[in-house]
Amino acid sequence: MGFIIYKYKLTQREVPLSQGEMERMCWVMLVLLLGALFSKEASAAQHVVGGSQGWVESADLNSWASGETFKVGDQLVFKYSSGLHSVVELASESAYKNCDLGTSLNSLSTGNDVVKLDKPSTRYFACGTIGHCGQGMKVKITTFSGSAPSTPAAGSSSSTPSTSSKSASTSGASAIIPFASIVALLAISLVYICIEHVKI
Ligand SMILES: [Cu+2]
Repeated sequence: MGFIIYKYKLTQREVPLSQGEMERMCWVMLVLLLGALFSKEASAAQHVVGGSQGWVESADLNSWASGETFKVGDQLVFKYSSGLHSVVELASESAYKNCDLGTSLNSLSTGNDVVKLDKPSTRYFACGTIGHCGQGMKVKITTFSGSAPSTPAAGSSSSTPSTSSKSASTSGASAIIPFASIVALLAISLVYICIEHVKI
């Protein structure tokens, strides 16, 4: 990176750009970089659990979840009247099936709880209010890698979820880390270059 900046300075001395051109270039590059960042951010979705009904007993949470695609980096938002309901994350499929709230990994109760889906996995959530889980107030969330192709074969992916989640988990981390580091390097060098030319 230092070499690029050094070379850039040499070029600049040979064919000096005007102050205005330099500043304009810096701005355009920064705006492009920010645009790239925001478009990456925008692809991380927020899923309001239960849709417009929110986190309530009457919502059909199973069909809501099957209509959503959860990707790494997305967030779940549980919206409900605090005091009436709560959110308990359960440790296992069997705890989920049996509404065994004793195995909870985590418990939330603000009424506007955000849960980040940080890795490809299956997670289980239920309401902590006595009786609500048994009435169906629970949801199972399967998160896929964000870099997985956006289900070109929607039919086959639902019939073979195990194979698609396996391939997704292997490509997940490798796709996210390089993007972040490239953006970070670009941002640092751009800011450096811009500051240099504002000084001159
Ligand atoms: Cu409840």
